[in-house]
Amino acid sequence: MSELKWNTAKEYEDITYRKLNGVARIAFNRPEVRNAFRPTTVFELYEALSDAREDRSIGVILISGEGPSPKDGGYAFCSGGDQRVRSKTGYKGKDGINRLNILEVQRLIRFMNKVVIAVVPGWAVGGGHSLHVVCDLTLASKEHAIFKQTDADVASFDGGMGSAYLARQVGQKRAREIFFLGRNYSAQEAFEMGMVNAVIPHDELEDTAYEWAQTIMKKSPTAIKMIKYAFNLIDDGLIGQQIFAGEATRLAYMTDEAEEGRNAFLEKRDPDFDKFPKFP
Ligand code: S0N
Repeated sequence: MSELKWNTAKEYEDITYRKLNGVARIAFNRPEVRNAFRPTTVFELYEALSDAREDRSIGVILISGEGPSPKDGGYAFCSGGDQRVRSKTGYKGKDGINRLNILEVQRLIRFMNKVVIAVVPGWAVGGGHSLHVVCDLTLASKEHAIFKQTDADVASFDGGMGSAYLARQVGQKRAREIFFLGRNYSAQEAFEMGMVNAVIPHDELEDTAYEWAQTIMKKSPTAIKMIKYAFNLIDDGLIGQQIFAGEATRLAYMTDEAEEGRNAFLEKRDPDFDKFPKFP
């Protein structure tokens, strides 16, 4: 079992949120329902992810699921939307409003300037399966992880990243099989399909995830961010281009050339760009 001494970043009702040496760990904490998410869970997840995104000491975010279940000892990453609060127009929150807000979390992970790793200790099902798909990397428990798409069983489907991006990972035929048949896949099968990066003995999963994060933390943060956005660009269309281009603008701001443009405006003179080389 892991002996990592995580520091609590904030107490929440439905998730745990911890940090250690540049790594943030966010975990679903509803093991009695296989870590299904309700609107409160998603609000908390969004807030913690946003905090990790803003925290300049954090380079990698782990998303996992607490467990085992006190009821039966089962492990889960996440079993998707909480079907007990699903209504005709979304998942009902404490405020009585129906939402589909997990999609906002998916976008946050996708557009996040940092690497997000899904650490899957057990079931990854429905919207929980989609969530691991959206993460940059997935590490899975050899003994307990099971990947399954029930969207077509419960008529609550992710026709966005959870399916289309999955097809990018495992190929069209496999992705269709996963959704159309709704079978259980072990960590090893998911690895062989290309949607899991490594199959890890359960007791070593947390430590391995932390080690992977530490390896990434030693790399150039700019290079990691630009590569992530470059991987996303072609699938994300104009938004992908906007995000990648925004970072290109930031890099350009760091040049003397950009400073000359700004200074010339502020000094009410024409800019002198002649001194800057026009590289071939
Ligand atoms: C996870 C499964 C396979 C585990 O089976 P197992 O081990 O046999 O355990 P169970 O006895 O079935 O479960 C233990 C207890 O946990 C409860 N529970 C499990 N999952 C859920 C759930 N999702 N919601 C509510 N409760 C859940 C069980 O009821 C049981 O409780 P008790 O002991 O009190 O009976 C198996 O449990 C399973 O198949 N679960 C359902 C998985 C599922 O269908 N999830 C929903 C799938 N769809 C989505 O998630 C789509 C949502 C989404 O991402 C989305 C997409 C597009 C647009 C918007 C959204 C959005 O949500 O915002």
